[in-house]
Amino acid sequence: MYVVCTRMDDVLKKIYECMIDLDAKCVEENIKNALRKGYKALDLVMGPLSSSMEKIGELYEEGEYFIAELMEAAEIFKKAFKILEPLLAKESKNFIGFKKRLTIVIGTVKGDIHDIGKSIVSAMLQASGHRVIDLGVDVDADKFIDAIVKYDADVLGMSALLTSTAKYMKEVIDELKKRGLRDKVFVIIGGAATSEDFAKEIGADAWAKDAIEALKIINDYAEKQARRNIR
Ligand code: B1M
Repeated sequence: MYVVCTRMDDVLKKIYECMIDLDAKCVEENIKNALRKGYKALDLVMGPLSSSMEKIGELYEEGEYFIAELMEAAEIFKKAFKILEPLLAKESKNFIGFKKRLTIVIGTVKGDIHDIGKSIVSAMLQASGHRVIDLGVDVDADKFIDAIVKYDADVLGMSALLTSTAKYMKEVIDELKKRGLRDKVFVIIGGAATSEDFAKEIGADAWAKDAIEALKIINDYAEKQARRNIR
C-alpha cells in the first residue's frame, strides 16, 4: 500500500490508495462512501482519481508497474467515471454562464490512444450545454478537418499525452491554415504532454491544464462570441 498526500481526507485517501493497489471493488465502495459524505463527483474525478493516475504513471516509469497495470488502472478509472458521470453532468450545469451554444470537435491526436482525460473534458463540455463531436483516439488531420466542416464547428479540441504525438497538433493546425479554416475555429489543446508555451509555439489559441480550465476557457469564448453576434 502506498502512502498518500496527507492533506486528503480519509475517504479520498482511501480512493487514492485503492486505485494504486488496483482494487476496483474498494475504489467503487469508497466512491459511494465519499458521495454519501457529501463530496461532489468533480472533487473525486479531479482529486484522488486523477492524482492516483499520475502516481501510477510514476510507478510505471520507475519500473514497478508495467503496461498491464496501466491498462487495469485505466479500466478501474473508467468504471468509477461511469458512476460519477451523471453527477458530474449535473454539477457542470452550474458552469453555464454563456449565451451561445458552441459546436466542439474533440479528439486525441494521431498515434495516441490515451482517452481518459479527453473523455472527461468532453463529458463536462456536453453537460454544460455545448454540442460535442467526440472523434475518439488516434485522430488524424483529415478526420478532424472533415468533422469541422461537416458539423460547422466553432472549436477544435485536441488532446495528447505522449511527447511524440503532441507534435502532431501542429500538423493539424498547419493543415487548417492550408485549407483556409484556421480563422473559423478556436483551437484549444491539453493533455500531460502539452503546456502553455507549447500551445503558443504551435499556434493554438489556448491551453488548459485540466477539464475545469478547459470548460472555463470555452465558456468565456462562447460568451465573447455571443456578444459579437449582438453587436
Ligand atoms: Co500511457 N503513458 N502509455 N497508457 N499512461 C503516460 C502518458 C506516461 C506519462 C506514463 C509515464 O511514463 N509516466 C507516458 C508518456 C511519456 C511521454 O511521452 N512523455 C506513457 C507511455 C510511455 C505509454 C506507452 C508508450 C507505453 C508503451 O506502450 N511502452 C503507451 C502508448 C500507447 C499510445 O497511445 N500509442 C501507453 C499506453 C497506456 C495505456 C493504454 C495502458 C493507458 C491508457 C488507457 C486509456 O487512456 N484508455 C495508459 C495510462 C493509463 C497512462 C497514465 C498512467 C495515466 C493517463 C491518465 O488517464 N491520466 C499516464 C501517466 C500520466 O499521465 N502522468 C501515462 C488521468 C487523466 C484524468 O489525466 O489524461 O492528463 P489526463 O487529462 C487531464 C489533463 O491533462 C487535461 O484534462 C484532463 C482532466 O483534468 N486534458 C485536457 C487532457 N486532454 C485535454 C484536452 C483539452 C484540455 C485539457 O482540450 C481539448
